[in-house]
Amino acid sequence: MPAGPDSPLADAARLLAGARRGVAFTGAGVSAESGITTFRGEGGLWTKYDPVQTASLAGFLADPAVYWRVSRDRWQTYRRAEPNPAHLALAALEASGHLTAIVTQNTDGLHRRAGSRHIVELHGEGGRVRCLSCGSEEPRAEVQARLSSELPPLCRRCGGRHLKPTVVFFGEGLPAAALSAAIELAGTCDLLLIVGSSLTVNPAAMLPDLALRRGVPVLIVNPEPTPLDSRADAVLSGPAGLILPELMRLVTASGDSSPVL
Ligand code: BV8
Ligand code: ZN
Repeated sequence: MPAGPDSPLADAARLLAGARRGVAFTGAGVSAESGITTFRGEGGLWTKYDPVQTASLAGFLADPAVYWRVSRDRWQTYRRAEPNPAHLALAALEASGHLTAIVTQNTDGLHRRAGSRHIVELHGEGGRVRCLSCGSEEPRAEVQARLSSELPPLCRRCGGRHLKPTVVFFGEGLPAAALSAAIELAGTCDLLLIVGSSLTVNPAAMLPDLALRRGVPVLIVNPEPTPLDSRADAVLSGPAGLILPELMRLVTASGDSSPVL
């Protein structure tokens, strides 16, 4: 991506260098280069499966096996995934004082493994499952081991058929604490960096508007167009794993790598 003096990358780096309470808002695209397919866009999960049947609460209650057939395969990519340079650059931007938090729609836990500290997980985290009948929980990895002979997996304690991962399904409310933390961050940040989201899933997709309406700089990193491109201060079209480390390098080179404390 060209980084001439008035390129979008240079604009973005200048705005980010001046941020002291920046917030990154991330979606599935930030994990694409870790090998986890996105939901929409080219090759996305929802181009193969129906989202409501697969990942809506009603669909899951009706037939949990539909979700578990998809999750059984998808889990292989989650298990092998490592944080990629995009996750690492976001953690570095937090350590250098430009970002104060990451608000993510992702449930893969890669921001935490990359070293980010203040993370708001809007759609939960996929590391555990909970029985909807008796509430008992167990690690998702342990359920994987019995999916070849038990689909849907049964609760070890009560034999219930609805072992649900601790992620938010369609038609399910977001965790109240996470949603209010995210609203607070969008309402107080001095820059919003939107990475790898199609901005189509609500209520998460309404958060960037809270920053836009306050007139703070909004940067977008995405190889495809998004609904907010025309309102952003800089649109960086390309993969986050390439763009974010370059952005971090320019911010550091600008000599403003850590704010005056
Ligand atoms: C709610 C969890 C109310 C699983 C997810 C009908 C029935 C029920 C609900 C609805 C309905 N119609 C509308 C709704 C509301 C619904 C909604 O918004 N639907 C949309 C799709 C129309 N929302 C909900 O249901 C929410 N709950 O409204 O509840 C309520 C309230 C109170 C009480 C009861 C009920 C719940 C929404 C959360 C659903 N859960 N996932 C899991 O993740 O394991 S959704 C799923 O979408 C993921 O969480 C994902 O993160 C999220 C958002 O998508 P993105 O992150 O943006 O990812 P996407 O694939 O779309 O885009 C990827 C982008 O990356 C692309 O732009 C691509 O270009 C880009 N990219 C690709 N490669 C790269 C890249 N970018 C950078 N670098 C790259 N290398
Ligand atoms: Zn149970």
